[in-house]
Amino acid sequence: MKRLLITGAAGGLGQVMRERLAPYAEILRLSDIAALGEAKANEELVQCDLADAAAVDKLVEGCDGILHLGGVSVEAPFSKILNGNILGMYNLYEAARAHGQPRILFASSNHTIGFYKQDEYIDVDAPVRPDGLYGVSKCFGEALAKLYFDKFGQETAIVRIGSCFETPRNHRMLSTWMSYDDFTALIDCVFRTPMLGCPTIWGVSENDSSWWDNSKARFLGWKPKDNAEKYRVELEKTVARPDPSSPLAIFMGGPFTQDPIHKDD
Ligand code: NAI
Ligand code: 15L
Repeated sequence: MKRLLITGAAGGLGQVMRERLAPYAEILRLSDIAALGEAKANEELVQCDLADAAAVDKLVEGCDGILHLGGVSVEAPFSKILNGNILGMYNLYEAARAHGQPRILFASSNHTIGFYKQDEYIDVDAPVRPDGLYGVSKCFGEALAKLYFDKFGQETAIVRIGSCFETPRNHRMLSTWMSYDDFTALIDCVFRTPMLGCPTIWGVSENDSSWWDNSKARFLGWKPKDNAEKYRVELEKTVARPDPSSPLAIFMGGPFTQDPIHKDD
């Protein structure tokens, strides 16, 4: 690909993918509301707010693919979520519509379904059960992606990421973890597949204790290789198992189900 846009490039996953995706495109256009450091030879840096429609229009112009990681990634006051995740998604999709409909990978979240119980096994067509305003904003993003596909043919991979960190950090993540290698391989499949459409995909490794049926994503040819189980013994030495009666051990969304509705300071 000639030019790949990564939004949220100053964030946790953005920094990882800035390194890993360098060989995948001639130019990486990296964007965030936060500072992005020095540009390397194959990089273009654009600092802007996703809520700024004119800036996002310019940001998307000339891009052949978009890895959309930008936005608020945890529970937060509605004003922040509104800017990053609601206005931001709308601005991105309108910009994509104006500039040749580059394929988009949208980083959605397991918090769209966080109030399912951990003893259930669900596929991507289970009705949403968001566990906070953040989860609701990701449901909005998913619906917007489907709208732009049905109305205009805009292709998006809606990836409901579980927990994408270097290693699983607690017992819940033995079920929800996705390795950086598996995410990188998924991104590669999404941008290479000839016909994407607008599938919803669980962003999760091949964990023995997964709660999510990913069979509807098989057409992509993505074969996650990692399994959180290999960290169980080590993790159990250092991290206390949550009380079985606590929401941490009951709901898929874990701690997010306990967040209040945050108000502006
Ligand atoms: P992060 O919070 O580290 O990165 C998000 C980036 O978006 C930040 O650098 C932030 O400055 C930027 N951002 C926030 N509001 C913005 C705005 N209005 N305009 C422009 N940029 C803005 O989050 P992380 O962990 O890197 O996640 C990336 C994406 O993946 C997020 O959309 C998150 O919701 C999603 N995700 C991540 C998971 C994970 O395990 N890391 C799990 C599920 C979803
Ligand atoms: C998310 O959606 C968050 O962005 C991330 O920081 C993790 O907390 C993850 O979900 C999770 O559920 O572990």
